[in-house]
Amino acid sequence: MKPITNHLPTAELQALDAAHHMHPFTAGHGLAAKGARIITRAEGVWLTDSEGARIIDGMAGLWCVNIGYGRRELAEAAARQMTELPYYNTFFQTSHVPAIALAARLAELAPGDLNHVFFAGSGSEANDTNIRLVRHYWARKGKPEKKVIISRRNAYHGSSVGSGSLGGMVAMHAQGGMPIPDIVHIDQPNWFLEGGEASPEEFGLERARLLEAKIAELGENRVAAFIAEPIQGAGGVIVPPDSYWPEIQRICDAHDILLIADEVITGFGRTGNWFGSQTYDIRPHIMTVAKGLSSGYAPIGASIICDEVADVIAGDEFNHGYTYSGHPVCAAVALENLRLLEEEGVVDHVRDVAHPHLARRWHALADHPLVGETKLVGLMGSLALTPDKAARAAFPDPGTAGFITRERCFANNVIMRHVWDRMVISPPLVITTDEIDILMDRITTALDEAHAQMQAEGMLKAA
Ligand code: PXG
Repeated sequence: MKPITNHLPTAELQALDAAHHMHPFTAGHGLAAKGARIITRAEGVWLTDSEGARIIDGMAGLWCVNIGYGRRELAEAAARQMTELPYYNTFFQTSHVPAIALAARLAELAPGDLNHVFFAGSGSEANDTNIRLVRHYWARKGKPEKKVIISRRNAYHGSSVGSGSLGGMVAMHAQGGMPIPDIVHIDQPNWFLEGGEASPEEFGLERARLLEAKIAELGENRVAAFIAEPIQGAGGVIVPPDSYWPEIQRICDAHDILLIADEVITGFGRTGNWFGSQTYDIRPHIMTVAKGLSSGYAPIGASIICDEVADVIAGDEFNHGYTYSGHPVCAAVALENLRLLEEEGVVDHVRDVAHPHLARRWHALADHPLVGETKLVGLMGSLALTPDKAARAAFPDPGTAGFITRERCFANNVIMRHVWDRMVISPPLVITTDEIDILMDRITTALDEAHAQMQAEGMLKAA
């Protein structure tokens, strides 16, 4: 077989891709007919495709390339570690420096007494760990019946059977036998579509109190934990009203329920603090991290666990672990990434420079005829598309407007994702103000084009 490289013609790469490569969350035949866009290189916030187009990445890959693309330091950290110790496990009374150093660093960065780290290869795996961990914790405390985990509709916690069950994605649950038993879901705090006549603050309280109602319905003695993303990411960057998290915290405290903050997207600077839990003053017992932990340069995730839970678990053997738990190369890359994020002041850049600049441009889109709501926390933002701004209306055929808009973005060499009819961004945290202007110019053009197309197709309320 001849070598397959960046130098092959795009059509040839697309044909091989279609013949052999199954893509996640993709209808294979549809993509095969169209051909995937082949990304060949990246630098900073810029992707290059096989046709030489330069695309600005408004999504940091999949919400993960916080430090930006092309950092030699991370490549060198990986090369050094591969040469010195490419692999060793931590199962049988052994350890190694990258795992030790990264665990200690995460304990230092994470708020409160989140001082203990269980490593995984991804966010999905870390959440699978969390399912077993919280149930085993209660069992060891003599309460084996305390095993139900409450999550939220439209949450995303991963794609393994366990983490996909924690998630509240209906389309995922419809395939392959999810959710597993003893995971239940309450409604999300999506004011724009579900808030009705209530003010955002009233609605935030209402939605938080669904947790208390669910605990009452199940019995406090049966509920192990509540899991939530500080801000729902893959669900469409649903920013909760300010009243939501304080009430959730009160309820978890009052009912002896462990609180798991899934920080896979919100961690490592995304919201303008190291963790979303700090932005919302949440005090979780367990935090799930992945993605920005290594800026996506190497696959690694972790559960960061508070003193009390870790202490109870440590009392006997926790029969759980992955071959790649604490993988030395991934841990070394993550450590180097955390060093760069800190030494280059990236979290401060998000809070003091990038967010304020982006916020001015982002919220100006509230005047766009297609946009019903603009949300931005740190560098994660969303726009709700609507056919009728005044009525906060949803499109009758959810997802079509979002898809049209995303296609216009793609055509304008900007990557923005759509979640049904919410457009979301999550650019690399190192984005400069000039790059934010380019990003926003392209997004605005894409929205104008999408608006014109939807108007021509009669999808919008007549003005
Ligand atoms: N928790 C959260 C909050 C996530 O966003 C996971 C867990 C799972 O992580 P892994 O590393 O197992 O993928 C995620 C992942 C999208 C998209 O289209 C989002 C994710 C993954 C893939 C696609 O928005 N989030």
